[in-house]
Amino acid sequence: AEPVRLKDYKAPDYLIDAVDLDVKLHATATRIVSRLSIRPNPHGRRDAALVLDGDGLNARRITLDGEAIDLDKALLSPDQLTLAAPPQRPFALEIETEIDPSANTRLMGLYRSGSAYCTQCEPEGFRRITYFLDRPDVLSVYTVRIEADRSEAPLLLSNGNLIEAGDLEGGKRHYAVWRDPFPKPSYLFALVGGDLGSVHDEFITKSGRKVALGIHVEHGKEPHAAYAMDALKRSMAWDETAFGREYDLDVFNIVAVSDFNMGAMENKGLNIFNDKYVLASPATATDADYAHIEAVIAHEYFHNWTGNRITCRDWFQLCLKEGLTVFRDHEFSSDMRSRAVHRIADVRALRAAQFPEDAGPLAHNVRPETYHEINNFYTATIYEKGAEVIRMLKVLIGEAAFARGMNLYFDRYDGTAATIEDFISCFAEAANRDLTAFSRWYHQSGTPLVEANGAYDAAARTFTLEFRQFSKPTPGQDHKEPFVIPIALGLVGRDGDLPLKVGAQNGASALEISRAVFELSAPSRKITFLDVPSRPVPSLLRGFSAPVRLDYPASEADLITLIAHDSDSFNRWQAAQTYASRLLLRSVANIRAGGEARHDQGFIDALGVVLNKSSDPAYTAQMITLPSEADIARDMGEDVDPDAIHAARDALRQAIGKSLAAGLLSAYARHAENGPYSPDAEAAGRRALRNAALDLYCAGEPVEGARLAARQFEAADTMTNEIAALGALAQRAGSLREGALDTFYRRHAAEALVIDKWFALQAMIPETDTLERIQKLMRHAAFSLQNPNRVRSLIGAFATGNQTRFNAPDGSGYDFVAGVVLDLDQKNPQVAARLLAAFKSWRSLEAKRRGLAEAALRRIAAEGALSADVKDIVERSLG
Ligand code: B3K
Ligand code: ZN
Repeated sequence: AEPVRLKDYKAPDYLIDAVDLDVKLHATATRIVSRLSIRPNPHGRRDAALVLDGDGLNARRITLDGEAIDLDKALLSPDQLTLAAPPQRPFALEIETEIDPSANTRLMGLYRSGSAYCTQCEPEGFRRITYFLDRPDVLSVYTVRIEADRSEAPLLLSNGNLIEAGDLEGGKRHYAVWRDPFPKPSYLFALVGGDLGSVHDEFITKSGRKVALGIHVEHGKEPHAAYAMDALKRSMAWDETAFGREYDLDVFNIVAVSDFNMGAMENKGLNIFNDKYVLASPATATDADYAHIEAVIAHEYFHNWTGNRITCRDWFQLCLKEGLTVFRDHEFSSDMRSRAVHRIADVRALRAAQFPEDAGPLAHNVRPETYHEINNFYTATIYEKGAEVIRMLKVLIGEAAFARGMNLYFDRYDGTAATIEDFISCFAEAANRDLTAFSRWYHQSGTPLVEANGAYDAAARTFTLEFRQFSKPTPGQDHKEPFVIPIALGLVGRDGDLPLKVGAQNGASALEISRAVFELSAPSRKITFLDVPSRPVPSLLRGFSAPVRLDYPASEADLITLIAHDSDSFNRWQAAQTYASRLLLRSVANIRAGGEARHDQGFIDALGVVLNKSSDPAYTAQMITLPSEADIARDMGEDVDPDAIHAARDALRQAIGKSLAAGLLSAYARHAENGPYSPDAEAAGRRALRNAALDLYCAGEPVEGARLAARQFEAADTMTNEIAALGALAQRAGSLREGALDTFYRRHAAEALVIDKWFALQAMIPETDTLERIQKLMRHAAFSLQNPNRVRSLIGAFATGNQTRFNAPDGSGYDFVAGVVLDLDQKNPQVAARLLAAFKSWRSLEAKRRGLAEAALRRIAAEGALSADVKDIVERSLG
């Protein structure tokens, strides 16, 4: 099939001003009557055919202004309804469809999760409910009447405000009518029917309007929704103060379901969530889970302005709402928690998920120009890199201009379907600056490499920094224009930051220096600092001011200086990571040459100092956590041998654990629980450090460590401490581990979200019999290929979290995942395609594994009946 292309965009020929839906819920035969108020678009083509999208539909009846249309004459197929010559004036089209929600295993359109009915329409699910102009630039006002058996679905929800409800057939059945006054695209439509437990609260907006809040969960889980409700209220208040955005309807509902393809969905006034991002209690959710709930609740809520009030003209503009909304939720979480720690976590996540995407065959622009299957573009590039681009924009133009640009965007584009160009133009205007070159971040894929060099001239007391940027070719892009890269920097001396002073001949503007943000907008650029009393250590890319790879030949002594003295907390952490990564890369080379891992007491001692100072436990936990195996593989870039990486990392962990055993034990003891449970950042930080210390201690002192972990496992009354202890115990094969896994299962068998953790932990054991264990777990009564969370926890965790076993030298990991992808593709193509994307770094592997991974991909490609989703990923992966 031909791809969809951005350059082919045309305004719709018809508009749909109003949609009246009448939905009679039934497990296998739900009836939908859709009444559409259609008119020709003055900006469209006159006399064009009206082509409505469908996906597996069957129309039972169609009328135009009340007159029945002969179904044979309306060019009707499961995927399309065409009126060859529709009236060139406003008219009403009524379509009746019947669908089977129970048979919907793709979880797109109307489907069932447990006994509840729910919908997912983004991006193209509405066409699985009724024929429609299913594109985001067609905005309509929806009125939705839902009817159902009261016993099956006492709760009936849709977007907007409830305007009517009542009984039918003496109370056996009932109905509800919802009306959403805000015109919206079909992808934001939602409907829920079910028997759920509800938690209610209210929020008073800054202008004094009262909003009824509801969170609807499985019966019995109501207390587990308290944190989500709290996060929702904090999100609503924060958007008013941070962005001046107030909520606009009388109600805001959140429904949690257990079968969901992704995290959550921002449907207007009716967010539908994967229950993983709603339900939390200290005994079932980790601190990381709490943080994710807070972030996802905020993210979906913030979409009300960035996504819903201002939506996307077409799906190429997806980052317009996603990048911006991720940027907003990062800012929110940073304000709620520690900004420094949050930045480190965000950058770790960006590097783990987005950098490999940008470095491999699936690389694409933040604003793509073509796609075969839009579902495959809900990626780390669109979301996380999209957010980084906005963050850079703020660094470049400054906070005040950024705020003016945001307000301009909200004022000018409210109620419209906008583009990236619209968005950028607001900031160009607010900052009075040409942003054409900056916009290349949207149009060029790949992670730029910045090479920096510094030279100190003792006689002249000057320090010169020279920067060069390089961009490798990416799919479809052989040559790239230079990026505009903001490099926040400082010079660190023995007593901390030195004042920055430059001469006029430098070319660096006074503004750049006063803000300490150097703009690398050419292939190379130099800057000379004056009055530098002694050789400084440059601290570059502070706060990770741009999503690039930075290469600066700092000496080990320089890195130790930065770890100890850099005023930028991100770069103190980065210096420790850089040091570790360097060590590990050398060890990997040694191991592959038949030698041993490298030791470096200087590095270990530096970590020891950090550990003993530890005034900020959450930050210290980040400092002592080594780069992951995937991080090291990424730093290598090519000829990757995951076994050598694992051995090198393991050896360093052992060396740290042995050498710092006393310090780790004392940090462990100092950060014991000291009061009633709180999920806040301070308490979570203490647990994070305690558990990071336990992990390293176990690596260095396996016998003593296992004893300590077992004690923590027995005594734990929080999931954070329980799963950390289980993870530590899982490091060593044997009856202690197997016993603990059994105990854990028995303790939590009733909590699906906790059992997900049990599956994931086992999937990540780096031992040769793990694949066998997984195959056995797939036959476990609690496993199901139907439930996306389960698939992600067992198979997804294996493919992305178990580097050595997924990349087993005999290819068994690849074959296994490929087999699951093919099975799953029959049921849920979206989740199958997502799983297949785990192969995205196959080209960077050493030759033997590369050959085996390619063979597995080729076997998939050779299958006859692939979904569009899987076909697209496999073809691009091999392309
Ligand atoms: N907008 C949804 C994602 C929809 C994904 C469809 N495959 C969630 C979010 O980003 O908020
Ligand atoms: Zn989003």
